[in-house]
Amino acid sequence: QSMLDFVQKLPKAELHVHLEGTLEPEHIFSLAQRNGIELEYKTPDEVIAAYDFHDLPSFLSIYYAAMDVLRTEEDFYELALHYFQRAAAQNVVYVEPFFDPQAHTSRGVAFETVINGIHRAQQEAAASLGVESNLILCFLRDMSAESAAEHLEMAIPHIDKLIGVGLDSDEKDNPPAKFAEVFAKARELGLKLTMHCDVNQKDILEHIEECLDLIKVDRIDHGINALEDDALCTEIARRGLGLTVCPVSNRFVVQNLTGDEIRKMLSKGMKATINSDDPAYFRAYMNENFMALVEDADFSKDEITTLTRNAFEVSWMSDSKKSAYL
Ligand code: ES4
Ligand code: ZN
Repeated sequence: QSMLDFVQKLPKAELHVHLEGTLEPEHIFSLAQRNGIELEYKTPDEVIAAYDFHDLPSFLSIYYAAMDVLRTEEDFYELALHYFQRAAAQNVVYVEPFFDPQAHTSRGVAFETVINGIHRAQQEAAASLGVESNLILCFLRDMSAESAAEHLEMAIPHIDKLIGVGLDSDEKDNPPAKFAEVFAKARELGLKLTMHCDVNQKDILEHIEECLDLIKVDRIDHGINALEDDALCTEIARRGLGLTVCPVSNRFVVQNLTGDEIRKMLSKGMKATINSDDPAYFRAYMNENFMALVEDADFSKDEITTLTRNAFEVSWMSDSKKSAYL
């Protein structure tokens, strides 16, 4: 059995994927046409050729610009459903996707339009594709804490459509502490908490410490730099906190696939998981992320099995569902 066969057949869970980061170039074109939007590119290949990411800001500017084609509930439904179809094709059976409501309300798209379209796709994916999912609302950390609080208020009528809140976008000078109050309120509402601690950002160890001591997160997105501090590693392992590592994303953003770092996490008892982050942009869904680790860092079937098991274990699905996978 080839490694690709093995990876393909393994039932997988994905805990770090931005739905807006699953917007494929072909879909950018069909949505632009339907919504009467003029694009500066003539073909999907031209769009891909313009993907020149070397750090987080250079990625984020392309990511936010492309979202402008997403306008109606149907657009968000299609976006999410197309992702779930690709997930199903790779035997990803469980997903906790992120969405960025502020990136849409700031363009005049209603919160309801976004969440209702995504929710309908989640129901369809569960019913007809066998892909279960629980949605995470991400706040944009380069916007104000007040804006985050307003969006949490907007989410209250839809609280049953959410499992948790996250924090993404530009991390520079936007520490976890900026959002301590919003995240405390989210926890009171019964939501789980996670935050991006993106690789090699300014003040990253302080950010990870704030996540643990002040916010008391239930998971950490990326979190690779914790390896620089033994006490942080011990505490993350002791709490059983999941870390959602995104190898191909990291290869684009910081020129490092993180194979060695993932192995160190596993050896320290930290619950590392493998994820795609923004698969349409980094041109790699779950299988391609695992295969990059196989091809460039010689990951074994045992290591891949452990990483996949970790993902089910640190997921926020109900314990009764979880037991079916562990
Ligand atoms: C993101 Cl790679 C990355 N980092 C921070 N925020 C994000 N949102 C989408 N992708
Ligand atoms: Zn991310």
